[in-house]
Amino acid sequence: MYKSNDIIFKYIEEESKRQVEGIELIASENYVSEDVLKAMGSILTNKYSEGYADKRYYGGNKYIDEIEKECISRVKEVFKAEHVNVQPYSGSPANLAVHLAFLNPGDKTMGMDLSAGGHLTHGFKVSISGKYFDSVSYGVNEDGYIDYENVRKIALEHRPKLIWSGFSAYSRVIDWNEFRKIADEVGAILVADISHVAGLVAVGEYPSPVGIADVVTTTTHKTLRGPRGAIIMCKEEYGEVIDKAVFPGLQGGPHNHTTAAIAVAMNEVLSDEFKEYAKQIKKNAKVFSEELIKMGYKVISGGTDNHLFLVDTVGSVGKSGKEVSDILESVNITVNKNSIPNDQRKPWDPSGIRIGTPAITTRGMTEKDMIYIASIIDNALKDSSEKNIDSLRESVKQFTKKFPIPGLGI
Ligand code: DSN
Repeated sequence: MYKSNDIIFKYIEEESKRQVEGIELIASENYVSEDVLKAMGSILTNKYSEGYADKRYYGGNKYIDEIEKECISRVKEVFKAEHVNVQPYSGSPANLAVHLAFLNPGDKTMGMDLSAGGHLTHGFKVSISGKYFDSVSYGVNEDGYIDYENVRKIALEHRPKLIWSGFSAYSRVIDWNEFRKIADEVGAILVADISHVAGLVAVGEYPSPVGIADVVTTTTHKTLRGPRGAIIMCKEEYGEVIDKAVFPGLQGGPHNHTTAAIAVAMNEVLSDEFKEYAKQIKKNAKVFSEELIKMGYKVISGGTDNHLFLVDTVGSVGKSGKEVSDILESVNITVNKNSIPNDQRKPWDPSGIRIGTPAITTRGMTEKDMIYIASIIDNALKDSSEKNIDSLRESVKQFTKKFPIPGLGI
């Protein structure tokens, strides 16, 4: 039955309001610029262009070719990469394409355990990366840091063909050179997944694995502040195998509107404003974690070197990550529940939460605002009565009015 689309646009309006009136602390989210939105919402979505620039399977790709070439050239400039593929639909297919490029089904892959801060696509058993490939994992030590000697030991024992470095919930700096040495000792291809820290890496606020790892993958929508998409960068010698794995190995036609929006985002990354933005993300995360620690919260590894940190909520306030996330949502603060190292609870109801500052920093929030948000969190968790929650939610709504979101003038 043909229906009006009013309901969909109404929900988009409601979601806009939710974004404006809330404090977004999900470490993997951000707000894109109006130019990125414009490119994403463009007519480029109408076009099929299977293949690569100047080698397409469809006609009419004169302008698409130019857009893809320009996007690749901007990514190369930002990350100093030798070979770049901008076609992966998102991070998970990008990482699957890397598996496809280098492994046969049943071959060994190794990555950081999910509860230690790794990612599903680095060999976790319920993901295709752990079902079709024989995966082994490494964790973190008691202090919450990667123990490179232990990583080496596991690598020497299992001799994986592929080693994943990188994370979705690790608050410290990764020693890419140490991973390089380990990969060389076992003859493995080293992949660095910088999805979370790409925006910091791009401007020198986090060490770059480009030139150290054989392959670097990243999503484009986290600290990089572009559209939902992904990039694979690699040494020239692996360019062909990576390109073939993305298309025709795994995907069909690229999402050209996304490619254009990535190109726009890369230009923004090259601006002075972005350099300041990346610095501020880190300052905000540091102050935020220190403030919670002062209030008695247990922050994994005792702090952060990047844009995120994990809080052991069971150890801090006797509530699971899910309970805390639900309470915070009721005061318009969004976090995600997250496993903590050696978590005894299940991922659906784990022992902690993850907090990140990329989105609130885009809105212009600074150190003093982190102190304010930490106080609201503490207040809500100590007194979750309806009266207090209602009053805190109102305070959050008033607070957010000072911080506009690009493209959301409501
Ligand atoms: N879902 C992303 C995150 O939140 O870290 C990773 O894919």
